Amino acid sequence: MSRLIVISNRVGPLNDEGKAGGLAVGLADALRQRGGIWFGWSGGTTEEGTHGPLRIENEGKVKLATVDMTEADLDAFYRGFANQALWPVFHYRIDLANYERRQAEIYERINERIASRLNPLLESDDLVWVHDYHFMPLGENIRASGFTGALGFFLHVPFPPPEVITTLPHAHRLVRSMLSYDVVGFQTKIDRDNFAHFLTSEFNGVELGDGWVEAAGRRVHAGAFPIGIDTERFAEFAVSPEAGRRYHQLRSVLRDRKQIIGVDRLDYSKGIPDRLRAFRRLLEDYPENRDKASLLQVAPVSRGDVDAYAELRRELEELAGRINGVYGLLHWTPVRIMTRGFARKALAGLYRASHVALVTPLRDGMNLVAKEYIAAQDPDDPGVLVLSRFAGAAAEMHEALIVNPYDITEVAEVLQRALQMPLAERKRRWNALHKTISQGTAVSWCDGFLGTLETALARRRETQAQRQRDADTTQTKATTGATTPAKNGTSGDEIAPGPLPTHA
Ligand code: ADQ
Repeated sequence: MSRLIVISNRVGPLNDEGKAGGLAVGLADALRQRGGIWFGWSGGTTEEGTHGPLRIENEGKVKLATVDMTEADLDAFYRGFANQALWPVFHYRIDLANYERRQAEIYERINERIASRLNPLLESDDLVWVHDYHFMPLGENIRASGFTGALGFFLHVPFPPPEVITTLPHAHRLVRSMLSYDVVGFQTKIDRDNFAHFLTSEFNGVELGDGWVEAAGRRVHAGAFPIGIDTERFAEFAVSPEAGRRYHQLRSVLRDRKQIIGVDRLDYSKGIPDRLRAFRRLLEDYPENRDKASLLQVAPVSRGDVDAYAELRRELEELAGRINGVYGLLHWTPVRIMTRGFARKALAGLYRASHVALVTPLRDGMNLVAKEYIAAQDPDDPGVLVLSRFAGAAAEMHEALIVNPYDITEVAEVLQRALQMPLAERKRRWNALHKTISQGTAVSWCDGFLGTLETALARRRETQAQRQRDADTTQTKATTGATTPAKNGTSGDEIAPGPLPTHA
């Protein structure tokens, strides 16, 4: 089995008793089985930054390899281009995007440097798997350093249609660089098709069928690989003593009231203000819920040093304050916002104690909270998932109550329905959803992607071998007097930056 090399902005942890999400769990499992390297940013800043020492920690068969960044690089690469240009545009928020050419250049430079630090660690038969929008052009840099093995990329966030993504001045350059990978993976078919559409409309590309697209002289396999969670393990978390403590804490505060829960990083893509407005509409339009239903929003602060995030926090605090001011009673606080993180087991207990999960992002690659909520439920008395149609998860979780998060009246109506839902319907929906998340797990996501990557590499190698045979035949004919000249670029030892499979 080939060694796996994973590159993502943040690395680990391998043992996830802590706060790791589905991504870390899935990757950690795959890495533990195969052995390999997980490479990324240490999370620290130093004066030497990416030029500084490469730190390697060994955990069993796995090496965690990290480098620091300088404060200036972090500012331009991470806070700047990645989180103020790419993140908003990829979440369809071109109104919030802030593009600075200088930051885009530093983003490119960091990608080059990460590739050059990675290069000495690579062996020719490694499977290299790059993650997310921080490292889109990394594949091109890895190819430039001479690596010809399997190279895959997975985008965790949405890929918007060309009309949206082309607002980013750097878009063509970035998307073109993605053609250096053998396989490019997305969360949903819509994202995958948007990518293919970009290639066909902006680069005169052609869909070749079976997932393959040809553009700018290269071929790439583009596929949808919806990420999952470790469902069984999360269900175990939900019945752990730690989860039990949180469950009882929450239920004793609630008494006979119903709990609606939202859990998100504090991010404008998650639609939290509209969620609060929908809850206020519920209290307005269905007054029987006053003093009978509460909203708990857990929203740990992320990227607090980016303006849009600080503003969001203010907006939420104001909204919650107003709702509590108008509807609150001495013994009942309608909305509670907590900006702290919880350990996974504690979080599982909070999910299990909640009657409804309100997962209403305005746009989300997948949304693991929706899956975790289902995994944590009591099968004999499950809660109801209200899910935005704009979360990637909605493409799979059909038995959730699907809403348009921009329509707060509709969300309020659906909330009312969720709060009233009879046990038999809750069970029916939960059973179907649980089946879905038990089939599509973090591990099956990983296996699916890596299997496709191995197949794509085999096809590319076969094509290259065939070209070599053709070139040899042509050469022989030429030396024995045949007139057909050998074609340029078919020597077989060129680096084929994009896979070149033959299609039936
Ligand atoms: P995120 O945008 O971070 O992920 P999401 O998929 O919901 O969104 O994952 C969040 C994770 O953080 C979940 O595992 C959740 O439990 C955890 N979390 C949130 N709040 C927490 C808290 N207060 N305490 C502890 N843990 C908390 C990106 C993309 C998503 C995509 C994932 C994985 O934006 O669309 O689903 O990657 O591909």
